[in-house]
Amino acid sequence: MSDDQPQHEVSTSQPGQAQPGQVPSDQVQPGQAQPGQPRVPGLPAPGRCLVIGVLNVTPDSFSDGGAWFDRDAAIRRGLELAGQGADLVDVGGESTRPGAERVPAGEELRRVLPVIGTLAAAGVPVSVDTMRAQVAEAALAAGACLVNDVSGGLADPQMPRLVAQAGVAYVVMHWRGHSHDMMQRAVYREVVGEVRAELRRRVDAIVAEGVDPSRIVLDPGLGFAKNQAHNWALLTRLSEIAALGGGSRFPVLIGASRKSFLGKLLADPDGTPRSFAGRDAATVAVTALAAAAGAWAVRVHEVPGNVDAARVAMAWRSASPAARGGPGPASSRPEPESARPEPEPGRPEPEPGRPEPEPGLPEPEPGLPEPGPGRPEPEPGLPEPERGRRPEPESARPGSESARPAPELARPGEAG
Ligand code: PMM
Repeated sequence: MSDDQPQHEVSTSQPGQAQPGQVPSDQVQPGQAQPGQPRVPGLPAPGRCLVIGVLNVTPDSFSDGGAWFDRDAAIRRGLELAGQGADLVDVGGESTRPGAERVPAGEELRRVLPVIGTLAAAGVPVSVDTMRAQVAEAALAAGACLVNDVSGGLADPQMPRLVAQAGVAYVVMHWRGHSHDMMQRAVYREVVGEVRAELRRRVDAIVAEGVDPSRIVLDPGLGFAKNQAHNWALLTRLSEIAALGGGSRFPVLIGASRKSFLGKLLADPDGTPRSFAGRDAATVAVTALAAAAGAWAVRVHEVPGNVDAARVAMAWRSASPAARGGPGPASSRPEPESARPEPEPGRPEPEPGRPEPEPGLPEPEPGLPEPGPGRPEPEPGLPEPERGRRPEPESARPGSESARPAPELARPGEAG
């Protein structure tokens, strides 16, 4: 980590339901402000976890079956998402499902630009989901206010410089390679420590290119070179991702919506994964848990239930003892990064690197969820060391859950 630390403002305002052209405005009573909710300059600040609506202008995205590939349908859907309360609409023209091949830049531009231009002109805050600087530049010119780069600047080395010059917010996701073979890269000894270390290297490189740290949002990249156990481990330890900033915390975006790990969790007794649309309630549950743990935003396919969940989490956090007694997670000051040992990729993180408990929330179990009916299914064909017992502390589990070398056996074309 460089000396540059993100200087995220902490929101105390309480806007809410998004209307096209307006920053949303939840009406919350004075004293109910969500503590420590980070603000990213230039983006809506509803005082709760943001809800970003997914708009894939693709024929082949795993989660919506190409429903919004038609331009007019996409524009209608974008307006609908905003009207339902989405704080941002994330427009993408390239599927990143496992196994997907890249589309040419010209085709990506043809898909997204008219949709972004129309939505932005209608006052909808728009982000562009792209790995290409050329597409990001055109999208920003068309009115987008955020670049969501699932490669974290790795796919196109021009991207960080473009973002720096444009002075916009930048989602930096953890990524190990393009979709065609990414699941072969789902090999970790200690997933949280390795994702954290790899993200930190990306942040250093991006800041060195001139990107303002206060405009960086981190995303652990659920399903991108991650199997079920990896996703759950990352979800339960969000504060460690946020704490990359040392003295202050980076906002964290979570993209769990409809992903394969939820389909497998909710599978029929015969192992048939739950349908995509049948995963929306579980997505809402993840939103509530992630928002209560301090996530800055969630990226979701169905907006209304997730806005409700974000509002529940806001009330939850506001009512927690930490809201009355001290700073929330975004403004809390963990020990300086320099005082902490950098978790080495490939080695379990030492005890001091474990997540700080969120103020007012119980400390999460290390690494994996509790054994129980809700826990993820074991990887097919792999040992399940955690079954029937509580996980040991991280320091006592060399290799832990993420030592499993086999890639996740995802349904063809389905993300994480
Ligand atoms: N997931 C997908 C696409 N873009 N962007 C971010 N920042 N985080 C994600 O997890 C993410 C993303 C794949 O899901 P989709 O095909 O449903 O859009």
